[in-house]
Amino acid sequence: MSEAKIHNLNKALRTASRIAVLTGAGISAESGIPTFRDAQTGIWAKYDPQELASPRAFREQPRTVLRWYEWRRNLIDQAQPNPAHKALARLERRTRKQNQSLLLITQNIDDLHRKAGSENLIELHGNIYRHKCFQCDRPREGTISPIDEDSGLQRCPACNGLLRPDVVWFGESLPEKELQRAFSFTTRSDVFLSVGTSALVHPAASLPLLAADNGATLVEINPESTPITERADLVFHSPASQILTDIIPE
Ligand code: BJW
Repeated sequence: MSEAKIHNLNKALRTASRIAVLTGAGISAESGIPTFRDAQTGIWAKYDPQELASPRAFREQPRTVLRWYEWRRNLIDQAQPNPAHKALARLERRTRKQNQSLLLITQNIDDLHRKAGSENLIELHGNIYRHKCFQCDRPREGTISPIDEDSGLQRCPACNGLLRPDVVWFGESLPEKELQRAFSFTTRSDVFLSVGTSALVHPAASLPLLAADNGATLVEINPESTPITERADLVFHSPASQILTDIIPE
């Protein structure tokens, strides 16, 4: 890895007023959570995540969708933030001390950024630990499982609709306030870090390009190339933990 690139990234981070970070499933891969497009294990190999993460799949086969989320939640329960999550939390603390601001925008639903200590955090695609009604959209508070051991589906006390995880499926709108905040901060960012995302799913995938269009230094950390690679000023084809711990050491 080139020392010069690390030097340039450090310099960009130190001199920026606003740093936006977008993370995707790749940052949690090193915590043992399979990514969407690389997933080959267990229930992932059996079903196509792009099919299951949709309102149509839930309408047609709610038990399958809920069992898939139950399986994933068990996996996430056992996962710990890895050095990449922790490094981003350290970067946020460092920027606060230096009167810079950092917004962490994640597409992940696994809560690992919060567990690692990140505070200025937007969860664009929701959170697997929250639930809501599929019909009336009311949130359902507390720790619940929308499908019990006998495969009984849990229902909304208000309208009797089925309960579902409070995550964003294909064809659904992202939370409006959060999306607005992510776009607004991105437009004004000086540095935009894209970490562990295939940059295929919109509107999240538009953020790095918007940042670049508005003059930010665009940095990508991903072992593979993505549709934004060609637009990036600095590209690190490495695992997230390797680069992030290098630039934000303990
Ligand atoms: C590592 C690593 C390591 C590995 N270190 N890296 C504009 C154009 C075209 C289509 C659309 C558009 N606007 C909207 C759409 C439609 C659609 C969409 O984008 N489709 C595309 C597939 C083409 N978008 C939507 O439907 C969105 N809604 C919307 O826009 O509403 C209005 C609207 C609707 C319809 C039409 C038009 C407008 C909603 C999107 C919701 C996405 N939901 C999911 C599921 C969330 C809940 C759950 O987790 O179950 O979100 S799908 C899935 O993809 C999940 C992820 O957050 C998201 C992104 O995936 P991510 O995180 O990038 O993961 P991977 O697996 O793809 O990539 C991992 C990467 O990590 C890889 O690149 C690896 O190389 C890398 N990696 N190890 C660093 N150690």
